[in-house]
Amino acid sequence: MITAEELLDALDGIGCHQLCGVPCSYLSRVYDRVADDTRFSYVPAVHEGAGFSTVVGMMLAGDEAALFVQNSGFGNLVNPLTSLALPYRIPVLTFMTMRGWPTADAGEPQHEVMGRTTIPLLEQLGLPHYLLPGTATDLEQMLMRIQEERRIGLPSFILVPSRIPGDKPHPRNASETRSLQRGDAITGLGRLFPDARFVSSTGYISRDLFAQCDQPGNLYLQGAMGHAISVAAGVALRRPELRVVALDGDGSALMHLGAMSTVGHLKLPNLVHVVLDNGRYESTGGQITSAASTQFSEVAKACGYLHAVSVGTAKELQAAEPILRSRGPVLLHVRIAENSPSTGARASTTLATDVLARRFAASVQDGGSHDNPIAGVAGNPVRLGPLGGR
Ligand SMILES: Cc1ncc(C[n+]2csc(CCOP(=O)(O)OP(=O)(O)O)c2C)c(N)n1
Repeated sequence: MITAEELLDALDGIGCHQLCGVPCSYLSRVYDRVADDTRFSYVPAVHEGAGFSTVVGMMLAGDEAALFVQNSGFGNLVNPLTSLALPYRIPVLTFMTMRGWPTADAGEPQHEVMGRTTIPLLEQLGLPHYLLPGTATDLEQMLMRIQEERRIGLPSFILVPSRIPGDKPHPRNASETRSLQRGDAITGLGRLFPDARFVSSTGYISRDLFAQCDQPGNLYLQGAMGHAISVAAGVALRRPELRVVALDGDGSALMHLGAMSTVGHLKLPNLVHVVLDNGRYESTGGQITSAASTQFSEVAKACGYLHAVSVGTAKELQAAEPILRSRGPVLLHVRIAENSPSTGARASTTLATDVLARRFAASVQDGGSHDNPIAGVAGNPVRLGPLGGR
């Protein structure tokens, strides 16, 4: 397998030094190297479509640039790909990791559909796509060939089938001002809201919630990055008698930050939006997000949330209780420690995702009774409405 260092040298060879993307753990060694390599500049994009469009802008400005994404974010970039790069003939070069390909792991149902359809979709769109070769020489030759094709203005995709190896990264300097662990913050929130319904964001947040506070009233998103707050808003809107807590990460909240405007507009009194902010995409290897320059509490207030509070210790979290219990929407920004990997398993290793969804629906529709956790799944006539049984 080609190494991170070889991949970057090959990009250097075609004069491509401007990089942009949303991380995937398959590329974590590449990101580690880019952070140390003065030949390259890197822009952390909030989502794949924004990253793709930033690369378009860099190319319009006269620079060679490349995008790094995961195929789960392909949907996010299809719009600027089809309505910008293709008609305007901007030959964006994208490195896309292939999660769920050729087959999805049993514990990763979120990658199954994109794993199966990424290549057919690229073919349907008439886009050149290549599998990342195994050696540096083959990659150099491939990039030369791709450069020829890019001259006619076609965007091209290099598909990365597995984790790219590379030198171990330098140890990170974790900020001393952030000591609260993700797991402790989640346990504290579980204690503060024992009767709430929780919708948690993809990655370590869902794993920690599942490991520490599993209950039928939790919906663990695996994938659908950035959409936990919108799912929670839908539940809160239709079930005003329930308190609903969205557990977001900073990377996930930034991905679809516009959803906060909808929450403020809806003025949902029963919604608490928690952003567990470590300034990193911890679940994919700890790459930085753009959160350091975004004040989530200020954004929330500007969007119409009724209350917003920022905490950084277990004590401050406890002290915020009265605000968290007041009329929402409420934003709780929690500064958590960097470098806190989850040791928990994905919920789908224990219960299938469709079962998890129906268990959550039953808990929401029962309005507080948790004693029939998988009602509806085995054909039990619970009010599952449009979801149906399994
Ligand atoms: C659309 C999309 N792009 C990229 C990914 C890969 N991915 C999975 S988890 C994750 C990081 C989430 O970061 P954050 O919300 O800050 O939470 P943390 O991992 O730091 O707990 C990323 C980038 C994805 N699942 N979906």
